[in-house]
Amino acid sequence: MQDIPKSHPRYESLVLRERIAAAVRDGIAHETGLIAHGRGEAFDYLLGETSIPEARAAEEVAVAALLLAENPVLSVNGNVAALAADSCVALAKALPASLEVNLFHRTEQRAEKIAQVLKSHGAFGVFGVHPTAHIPGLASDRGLCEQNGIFSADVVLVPLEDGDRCEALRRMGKTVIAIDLNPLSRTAKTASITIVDNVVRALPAMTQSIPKLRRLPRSALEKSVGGWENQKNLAKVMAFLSKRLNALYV
Ligand code: PTJ
Repeated sequence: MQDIPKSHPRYESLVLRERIAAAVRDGIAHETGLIAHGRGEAFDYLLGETSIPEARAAEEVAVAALLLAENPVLSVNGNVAALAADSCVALAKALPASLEVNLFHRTEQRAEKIAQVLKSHGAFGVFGVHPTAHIPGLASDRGLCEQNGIFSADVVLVPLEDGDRCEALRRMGKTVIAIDLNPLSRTAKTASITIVDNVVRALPAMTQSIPKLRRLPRSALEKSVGGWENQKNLAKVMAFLSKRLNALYV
């Protein structure tokens, strides 16, 4: 990996680029993951590379939904494994929730490699290497999943997702939590709870909020999940973005 000087003004962003590039070389991320990362970077730039209040609010309600769930599952693809394997495992352990590898450009070899990366960060079992079920109505390999994992999950966290699976999971009656820097994506629009934030900030923030939320009575968690208005929060994100852009050059 390229040695980036800490003094570089774009140090953190460059380190993430290096991580994705290395993960492609190691067969963990798909080459199109570089393009997906670039799109995410662009939106992050517009957001000011920070977790805006609307992201924090969505992160808290997402954790509430995960704490209330009977079978919560965190879905992991190549980019997520490259950028945030440690944070995925930390969140899965703290909730607790299961981890499942789910790939758009699926090969068994890459699924196995990603499962190994998660295990190297302390995950015990990882679903998804040997799929036993299929998400109805989803033609791509994204539909392959495990009966005891995503197939029977009631709440699924899908970071860096494509809209098709998000819709298919909603049709199955699941609560879908998306982490997507693009508030205009189909995933962002169709998820039950959309976190417009970078996975590298969102996942640790979610884990951090668990002790506080766990102390609340179940009824308070149910109230916050039941009262969540995702479209309203997305509209606030768009308002934030346009206000920020309009203020930049005046
Ligand atoms: O590993 P695979 O085979 O499952 O493939 C994974 C990718 C990411 C290549 C695949 O899911 C894909 O093509 O995704 P999309 O359709 O490009 O969507 C990715 C979304 O994630 C885009 O809306 C990006 O803006 C967003 N995104 C990219 N990087 C980040 C992000 N959102 C949050 N944090 C990021 N770091």
